[in-house]
Amino acid sequence: MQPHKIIVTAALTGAVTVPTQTPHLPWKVEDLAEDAARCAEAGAAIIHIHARNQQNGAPSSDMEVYGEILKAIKARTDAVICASTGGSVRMTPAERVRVVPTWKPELASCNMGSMNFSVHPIARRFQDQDYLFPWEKEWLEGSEDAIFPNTFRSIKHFLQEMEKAGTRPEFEIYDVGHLYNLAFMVREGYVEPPLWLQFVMGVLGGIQATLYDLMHLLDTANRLFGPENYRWSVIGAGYPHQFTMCTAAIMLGGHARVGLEDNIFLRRGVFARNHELVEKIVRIAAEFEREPATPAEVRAFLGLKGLENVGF
Ligand code: KMH
Ligand code: ZN
Repeated sequence: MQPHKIIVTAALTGAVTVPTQTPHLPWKVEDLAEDAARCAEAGAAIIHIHARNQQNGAPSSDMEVYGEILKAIKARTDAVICASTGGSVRMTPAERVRVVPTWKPELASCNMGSMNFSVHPIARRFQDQDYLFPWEKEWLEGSEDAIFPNTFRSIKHFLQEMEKAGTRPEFEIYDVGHLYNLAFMVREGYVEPPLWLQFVMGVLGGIQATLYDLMHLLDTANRLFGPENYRWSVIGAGYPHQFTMCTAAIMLGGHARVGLEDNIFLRRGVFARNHELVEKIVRIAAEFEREPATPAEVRAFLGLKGLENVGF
């Protein structure tokens, strides 16, 4: 892939944002498919998805729902689908990994370390009567005591399942230590370069969303893997981090992830729709003469098996 091409990922819904936070969060199958199609049209080559309960929008590990979402998106766009195996911090690793053997996606996330992962400060914005659904308040507040478990044994299991399913891992790196965890897994032979890294910056519990921290992550990855052995993208959690960190990635030759999973604002105080976040980052990238990569280019670049070989 030519260096001026940029891989834009749209993370449509996640498991962190609650419906009360924004009127635009998609969680129904049709809404996810519609957002996926509009994001792909706007320049996203990868659509990152999670499943949610179809009655109340709560994060779900129901494989039927997951399958409906995958099929509905595939019917609307040929974008690469990256299935989350992060699920939510409340799911067990066994629940989270099931999407890989069940639906055999081209690409799936692989979270590279156990950590605190909290959104409890968001609850301070709302009164009890504001919540649209009863699960949301405890979801936000309870995350203060949550641990996102990703032990070496479960990472190994996730990678083995991906290998069997022909699914390529996207490594979610929330901190510098996660790069060392990944280097260990490479040494142990569970994964082979080139690696596809997603630097997740700004989660409460992980590395924060600053340029200093991004340079440190890149320096560490260069030392551990060598620049030719990995490709990277960045997530800036929250506003304005989504745009500051993705703009840094544009300037440094990396790739960018946007979407309501990570940030709900287009501008300060203005709620975004998913495709508007893609349009904005594509506009910024154009100013730096970087142009969105197509799904076909991403498939070749990341060595993906192709849409005809998925299980949905
Ligand atoms: N929720 C994001 C901060 C995953 O889905 O596996 C990171 C993420 C991980 O997207
Ligand atoms: Zn995710």
